[in-house]
Amino acid sequence: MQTCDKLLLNATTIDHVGGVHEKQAIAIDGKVIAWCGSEEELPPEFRKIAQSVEDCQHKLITPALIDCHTHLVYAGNRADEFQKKLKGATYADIARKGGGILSTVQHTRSASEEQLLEQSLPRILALKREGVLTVEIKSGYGLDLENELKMLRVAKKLGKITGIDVITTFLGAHTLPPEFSGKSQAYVDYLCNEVLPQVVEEGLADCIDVFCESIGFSLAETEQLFLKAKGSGLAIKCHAEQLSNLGGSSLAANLGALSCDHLEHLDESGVTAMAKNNTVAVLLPGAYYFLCETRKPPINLLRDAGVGMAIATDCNPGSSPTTSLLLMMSMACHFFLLTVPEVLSAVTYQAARALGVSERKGKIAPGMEADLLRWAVQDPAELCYYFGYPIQHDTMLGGEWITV
Ligand code: DI6
Ligand code: FE
Repeated sequence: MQTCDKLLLNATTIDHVGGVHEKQAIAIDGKVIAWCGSEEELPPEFRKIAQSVEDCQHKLITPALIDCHTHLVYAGNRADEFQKKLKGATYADIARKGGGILSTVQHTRSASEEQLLEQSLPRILALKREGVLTVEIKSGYGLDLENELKMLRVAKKLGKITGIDVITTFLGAHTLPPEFSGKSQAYVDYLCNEVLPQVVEEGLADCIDVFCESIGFSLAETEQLFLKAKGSGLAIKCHAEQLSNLGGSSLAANLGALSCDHLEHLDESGVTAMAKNNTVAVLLPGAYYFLCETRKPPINLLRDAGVGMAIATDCNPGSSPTTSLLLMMSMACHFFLLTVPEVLSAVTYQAARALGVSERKGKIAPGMEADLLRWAVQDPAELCYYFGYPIQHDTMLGGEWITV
């Protein structure tokens, strides 16, 4: 028999492509959405059986936001490099001199598991306050067995502590650690033979990611890691075409990747491969902004080819020290000229696809998890229009209104 805990009436909602619908009803049963649609079509029994009925007064209800690309577990910060950058040093210059990612690796290795948790917690809580209830977190600042496992355990703990659904990604191939300097292939073999099997054994990762880049890993090394991870049941994601075009996107897409991320230097052949394999393009306007990039991802090509576009914070200490997905939404409009509906879809449905969780998250539909936000606005464009402004909202996590 149908039961219903909460019935929300008179809501404005968005669908999976960001289309707006007024006078909507949403019925919630336990942790999932039982029914949704036009109020006029609401089956009458829901009004009778609902334990509570709320008039949403035309307020906008969206799925909770999903941040599908973060490196939010790390220790220390890189404010010193920021000052070098202001004097003209580029991201790649700093990395080549042993700073950059390696400086965060040093801090992360030195931090105890408790310290790492303590330093990362405020970042995930900041996302939660904005309405982000699903977050992907990558490893990649440990770069050895002990410290990669430590990072992934911390990521999982953050999920437990905050109630946020955390998807974890193994990014051992983020950069070459100093002990393997000049021995890239030996490091990749070490990751494949010693680290990855343990990560899988302990169930610590859902996905693998590789920084496929001139200052990262070659196409052949990327392929080796992807094939190994795929064989172990991990989903594939790829940092591709961020600073140059190595063809990581085509490689990843042809192996069935969930997403390719960054993509400022993506070309038409990469777009075609992504379209063919339903790979999501994850755009990271925070890194574009912070690195003062001038080259934009090929939005028109992606759009014309029908490649789904997601937006994420890329929260990390080196290229995107932010915890505001709302700010990224504004930037995606401003820098990349995404439309408001595209942006709304990018942080809900497309972000869920980029994490392989779109059967249970990212849209308002029967059977979906009841993770919802009721915003103090009626027009969805307001979510993209303000920047640096924490728009008020009520948060529903797993069918319950929570205080954040
Ligand atoms: N690309 C990025 O933008 C981040 N990682 C990557 O592969 C930056 C990570 C960092 O600089 O700490
Ligand atoms: Fe990243």
